[in-house]
Amino acid sequence: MDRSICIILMIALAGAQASAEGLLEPSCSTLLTGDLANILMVTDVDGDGVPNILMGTKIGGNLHNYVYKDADCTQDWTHMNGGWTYDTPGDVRSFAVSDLDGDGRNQVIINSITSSHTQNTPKEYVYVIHANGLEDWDFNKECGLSASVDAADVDGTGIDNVILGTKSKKVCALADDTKSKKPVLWSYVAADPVEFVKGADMTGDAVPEIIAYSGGYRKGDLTLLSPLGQKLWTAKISGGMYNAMIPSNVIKVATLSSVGPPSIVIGTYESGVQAYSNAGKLIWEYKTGNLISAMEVADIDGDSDDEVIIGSAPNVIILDGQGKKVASWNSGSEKTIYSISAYDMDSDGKKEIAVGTHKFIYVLDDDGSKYGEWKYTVEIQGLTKAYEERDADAVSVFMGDLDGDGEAEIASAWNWQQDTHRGNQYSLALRAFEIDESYREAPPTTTTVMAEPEPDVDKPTMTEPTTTVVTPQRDDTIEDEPQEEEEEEEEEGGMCCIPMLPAIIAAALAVLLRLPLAIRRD
Ligand SMILES: [Ca+2]
Ligand SMILES: [Ca+2]
Ligand SMILES: [Ca+2]
Ligand SMILES: [Ca+2]
Repeated sequence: MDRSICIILMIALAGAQASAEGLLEPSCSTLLTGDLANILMVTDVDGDGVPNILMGTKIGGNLHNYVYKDADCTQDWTHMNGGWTYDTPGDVRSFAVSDLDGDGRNQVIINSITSSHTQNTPKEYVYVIHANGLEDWDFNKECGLSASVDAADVDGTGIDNVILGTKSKKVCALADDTKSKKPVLWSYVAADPVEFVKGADMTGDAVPEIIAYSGGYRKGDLTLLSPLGQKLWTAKISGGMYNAMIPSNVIKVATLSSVGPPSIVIGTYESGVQAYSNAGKLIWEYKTGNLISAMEVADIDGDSDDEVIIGSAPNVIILDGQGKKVASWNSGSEKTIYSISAYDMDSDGKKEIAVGTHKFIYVLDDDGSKYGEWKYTVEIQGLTKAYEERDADAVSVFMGDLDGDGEAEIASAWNWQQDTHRGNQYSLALRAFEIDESYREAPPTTTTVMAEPEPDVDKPTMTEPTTTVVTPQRDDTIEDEPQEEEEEEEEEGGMCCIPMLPAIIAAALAVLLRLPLAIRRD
């Protein structure tokens, strides 16, 4: 984007306000204007024992690599400690990490698609980047319009093959040597555009099968392919998956029973969460009455069986391997739950759950009760108005050890937008938090005066703007999300004086009519 605009808007952003004392203590933060985050992945890309925070973005089409360890939070920490940014340009919703050439060092495979915000089209769809950020190769020959990537050794050579799912309805496996005359090992043609591919050994023979999701408006197919690209089964997903969803957030491989083969769990638009066996049989289904907007699988209680944690506004629900509810928590807000991550942050053998939603990160204990929260309201000094506040969306949250010191931290990507005379201005912030394990929020029923007041997420805070705020245009917002509170205030403000107008006219008329009468009486 234009640098001068970027700088002006960075100055215009006065800063962020957040709840102070609490479970999460903000450490590093990076502000990126003119862009929105899609996903975070935390993994040790360069094999130095320190995790890398990889973030794919929607408008800039960037893949950012941040290193948190010894990060200087006052500077752009992408470029500290071996971090980098790769510009595709386009919309990065899918990437994978693997050692594709067997030299012991990983590559990052980036898939970029045309951005729905800018119509920026990437030069190529698939980029392979070395851990130092340099491009190795790209791929856009056969299997064009790729929308999803993964890496899996389908031909058993010991080198992962790049797997592509494409808008042109194909699933493709590339040869180990993509520069060979036949770079495509095999391709499978689905009924609809392929939105998601993932390699996973579903049969226990140590060779990965390929999970693919293909779909259109309110319809979808979940398909399992053999390592040779033959269809093993397809399950029809009634109503499909919500089309703005990032599929990797709601399609997971789970060990629902430690004695059996793995299963596939999928969060759907209208059919709740469904669990499929490795043979394609629907094992169970859990309906919530709302779309599933986030999901994670993790062994919360430490019994070797995975639980399924689902986000379906306003609830976060923990299901056991049989799809039975074991715990749930209500956020008190109808706003979308964007992201879920699970990690044993206090080393008691049970995993806590981090939840990213509108304006908040919540951390829940293993029993689903609230441990603590962090609120992010961005204060904007607008170009035409004095001040506005915007609640940021925690679109992606990761809880785990970010710096390799054995202690848990949280990384999160926050998106928000403001209206300027140039149109919508998008911003994102990547934030890292230290965790204060000794902190525990008082239960909501506590009435002692010593207790901190429970923030009410439904009510606008005292600092909500009362001035006019233009309705945000969000083409990718999850459609069940209720309207912003600001709109209601604006309407009330506009309507308030009209009923009073007849009363004012009547009073004025009464005064005018009485005056001459009073004079005549005298
Ligand atoms: Ca291979
Ligand atoms: Ca378990
Ligand atoms: Ca724990
Ligand atoms: Ca740590």
